[in-house]
Amino acid sequence: MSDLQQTLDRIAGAPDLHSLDAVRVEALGKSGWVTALLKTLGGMTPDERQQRGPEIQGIRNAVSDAIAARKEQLEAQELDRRLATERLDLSLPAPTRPAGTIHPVSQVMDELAEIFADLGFAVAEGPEIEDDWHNFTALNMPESHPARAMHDTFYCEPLDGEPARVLRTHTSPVQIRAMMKHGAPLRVIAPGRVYRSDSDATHTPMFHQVEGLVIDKAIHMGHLKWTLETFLKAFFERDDVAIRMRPSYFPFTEPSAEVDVGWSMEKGRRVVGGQEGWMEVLGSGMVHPSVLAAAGLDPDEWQGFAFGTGIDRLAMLKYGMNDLRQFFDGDIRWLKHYGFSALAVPTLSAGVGA
Ligand code: 2NM
Repeated sequence: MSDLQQTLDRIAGAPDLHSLDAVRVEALGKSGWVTALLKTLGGMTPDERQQRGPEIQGIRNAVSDAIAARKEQLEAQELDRRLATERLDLSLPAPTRPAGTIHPVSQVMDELAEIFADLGFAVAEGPEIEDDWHNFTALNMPESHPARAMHDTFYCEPLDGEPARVLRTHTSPVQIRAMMKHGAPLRVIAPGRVYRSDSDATHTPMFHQVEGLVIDKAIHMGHLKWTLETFLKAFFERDDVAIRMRPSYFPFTEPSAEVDVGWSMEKGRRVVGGQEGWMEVLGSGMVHPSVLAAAGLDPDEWQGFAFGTGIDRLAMLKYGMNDLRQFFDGDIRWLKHYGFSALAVPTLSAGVGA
């Protein structure tokens, strides 16, 4: 039997890819017999080469074609075997992956949106980099107003020829934008980040506020008190939440009131509910006529109330956290302890009025 026939037989009979490759090396490898034949072409005269060349090339092609064909066959067989024998067990439990948690600030923002949605409020948003007019002037704080100094404002590097912008010091500019865009009547809350140059155990230079605004005809302080009482009862999930209003001052409201909530001691912890003592939780008042006018509303036709509070503070009170700075440390252990499951969608046990 010729070398070629023998090689072709072994290729056709190769039981797997590994033995097929061994045959390939013996024929076409560096010291394979076909390779040796090809090398003899170099030592031939042109006449010999013309005569023997096609024959030798033919042998080489026959071998490599046979290998390619057998390889395809073996691969197809292997695939058939795997398809016939391998099974996916869809009932096996999936490998667990670490799941993230909802940050307490995000959780409380969701709770606020849910409670106020029940009361007919929409959520309004606006830029965190504000112009002076929306952050101060429109809120009845003209250029020389002393309240501006109280805000510890961060100023941005001014762009060429433009007045300096500020990092908003409260979310009230969002309320101004909402009034100008939607007009009256209006019911919105504006939750979001605000910035003040202040840093100690109870102050971080960025914190979160929520402000609420209701504009309508004949809106009065009674509506304000009911709304805040209803909100606090829903948020702290207790019926015995008492509030107390004390006269105060804000440039953008007249009259203005500070709102205290009653607390009591439970298991050695101070909790909201009962009336053993009072703590301040909100600022509020009737929107100043100058603010309505600045936002394009006629103060003789429309009036309304507004209120504001710190979201971080609300979260600490409700969930018993004690250090504000931990909110923004990004410490995974803290989040594991205080964070909320991303899968538990309903946030509050009861809606407003339940
Ligand atoms: C507060 C306290 C009192 C307030 C006022 C306004 C606006 F834009 F309508 F004038 N928004 N929020 C307000 C009023 C905020 O935070 C302590």
